[in-house]
Amino acid sequence: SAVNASDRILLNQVGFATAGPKVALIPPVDASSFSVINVVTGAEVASGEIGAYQQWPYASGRVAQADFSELNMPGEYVVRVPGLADSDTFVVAQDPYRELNKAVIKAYYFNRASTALEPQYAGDWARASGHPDTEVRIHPSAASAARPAESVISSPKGWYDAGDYGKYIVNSGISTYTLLAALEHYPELYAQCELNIPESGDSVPDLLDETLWNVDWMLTMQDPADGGVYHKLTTKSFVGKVMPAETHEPRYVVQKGTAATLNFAAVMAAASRVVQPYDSTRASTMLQAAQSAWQWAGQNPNIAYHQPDDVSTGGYGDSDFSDEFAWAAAELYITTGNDAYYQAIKADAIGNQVPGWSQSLGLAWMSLAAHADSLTAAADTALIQKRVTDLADTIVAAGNESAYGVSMTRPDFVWGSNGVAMNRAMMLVQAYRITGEQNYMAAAQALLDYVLGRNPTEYSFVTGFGARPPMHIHHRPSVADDVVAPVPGFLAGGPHSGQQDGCEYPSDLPAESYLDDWCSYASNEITINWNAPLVYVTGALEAYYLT
Ligand code: 9MR
Repeated sequence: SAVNASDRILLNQVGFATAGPKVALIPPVDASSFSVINVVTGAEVASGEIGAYQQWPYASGRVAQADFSELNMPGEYVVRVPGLADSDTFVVAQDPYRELNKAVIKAYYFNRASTALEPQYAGDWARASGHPDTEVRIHPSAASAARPAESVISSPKGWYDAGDYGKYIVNSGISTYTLLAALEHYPELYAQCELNIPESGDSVPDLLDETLWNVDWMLTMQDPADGGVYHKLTTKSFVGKVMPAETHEPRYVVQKGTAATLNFAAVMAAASRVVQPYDSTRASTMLQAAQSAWQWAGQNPNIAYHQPDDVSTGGYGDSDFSDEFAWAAAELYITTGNDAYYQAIKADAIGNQVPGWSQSLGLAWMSLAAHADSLTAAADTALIQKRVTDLADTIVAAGNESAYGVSMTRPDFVWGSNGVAMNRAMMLVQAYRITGEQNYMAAAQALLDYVLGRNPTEYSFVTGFGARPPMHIHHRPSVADDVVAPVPGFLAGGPHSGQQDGCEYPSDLPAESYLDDWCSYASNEITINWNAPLVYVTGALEAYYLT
């Protein structure tokens, strides 16, 4: 299919921090220098030489980098190169990601199940309540003596996973954890972060209120009889393009499994720590839930999720539980200080990997590193730090080799590649938190630049942000409502060559295979797990530039 080499100057369309690195990509042109122009005064405020042209294997067309990091005066600017159209207008500001960070969190509010979104909070995207989930059926795969098939439980609240209306524990768990980690790592930032949600003004940070909407749901997914956790709560098949209030198909909880149960244990152990200062009763409920889930997983260590024949919603199936065991053990260890949990991590035997819904090792190391100062003597702190920095060093190296100056490699262009980019950035931030070395934050900034426009598709992938954001995300409320603009603050899945939806893409190249169309659920859906590391990273960069 066609190549779509961009002839635009490509850059982060939202903007840059006064103190941060600033890079644009220049397409082939007969010029050797660039300038930066203040759009209000017309004055040239910076200039420089265009670097060497290089090809990125994942995109068509060559690019060269233009570095204007020295520009540290707040303002609105364009990059100008003779022979090319000016770049999009961008800002330089001390704190350029504050509104983005808030909107990316607010997206969770917009994806709440079991509640109406009132106009005072939701503005144009107000909607009626849907999915009360107070009468959810037990699927035969989840039946037990106390809860026979087709009997009913109550499992309200939580966030819709994505553009569909399912609630899936594994994916919900990593998303919830990531928001809890943002709170745990940047308490001052989130103490001040007001989201205009119904709970705003109460005694806990808004980000915690939002996160608890989902923790409350997750708690209902545990079978009180044995501690096991159901894999998901969905209809039997995906419903059509309708608003939440318009769909009334029966919803089921489906099969308990080891991945869901361990994921739940990890999240509840972490939530218990974060909630403790505000509500110790609730915190101990969470910790007990975590411990009974851990016990169930110990007795049922190898129960993979198998999609029943009559169920066709998301699978999130995973058959390797070693990472989930390590993560749950790590969170329980941090929260309880019990050395038996540290031994269960098997720290010497496991490596580190960029996290995703089926891979949670990075979350275990991230939590351990964040708590390194308060762990018991059993913990090998040097090993914990080495696992974090080793992974981050490979991420930095890949970015340095890249024509785009962005650490995305071939295996990263999968379904949800933009989420991969943000999880890579989140791992870089962990290494910075340990070492204080700025190169990690510079590499994280480059990945944020990538999702906000420094990429060959010319899109800024967050709805409502940048000059060319997605307008047709695969998100039922965004397509079914009467509002032209999609719900804001969502990160589109992003480019990859899989094209499993069979839509007409402009290119087959990994970094260009993206389509801003409802049709493209493989490249243009949104999910809670892709937004979560974007929350973490924008908050981390904000905190970094403000200090
Ligand atoms: O993010 C998931 C991706 O890794 C898988 O390849 C894909 C196909 O199984 O499913 C994605 O998850 C979807 C989930 O199953 C249902 N809700 C929407 C998710 C994003 O498309």
